[in-house]
Amino acid sequence: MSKAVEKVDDATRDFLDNMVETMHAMNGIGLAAIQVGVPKRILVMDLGKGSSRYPDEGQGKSSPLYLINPKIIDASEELSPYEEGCLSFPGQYAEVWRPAKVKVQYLDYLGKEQVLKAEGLLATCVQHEMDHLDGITFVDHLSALKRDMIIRKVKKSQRLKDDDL
Ligand code: GNR
Ligand code: NI
Repeated sequence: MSKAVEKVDDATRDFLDNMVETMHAMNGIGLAAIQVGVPKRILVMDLGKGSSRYPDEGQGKSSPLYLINPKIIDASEELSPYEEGCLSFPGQYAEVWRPAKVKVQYLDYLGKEQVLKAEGLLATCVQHEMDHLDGITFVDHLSALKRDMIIRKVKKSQRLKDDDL
């Protein structure tokens, strides 16, 4: 499981910059450190410059959010659905229900404590990324049947890619 960051220093900020670059290169709206092989409690998001697969993505300009040691301090009882995708499951999408609104406490780019109030896609995304920090992916929220189907499809397309080499 990903470990808390003890000090937000220049090395942390270099890493955050790299993560945002990687996220943009992959056309993602969020990225957790573990997705680039670093087991630290760090995530970045940028809803302004992500993929355009969804109507509310890909609008506006780039404005990355940097979250270190994020913690959900409040979540609405109301849930809402979103058709989620994940860079770790290319081309696969499924509806996931999560709290519609969350408050997240975290350290920002400068190591200052902040609280993010999120709803809509931002709420979905921050919960999706925080799951990654605990080794959970969106398919873990699905029925075993849907989960296995997605895992099978990803493995199959990976095999086809390997055959092409
Ligand atoms: O790019 C991404 N889009 C997305 C769409 C709906 C719900 C969650 C996400 S996150 C995903 C990038 C990713 O996999 N981050 O971990
Ligand atoms: Ni993901």
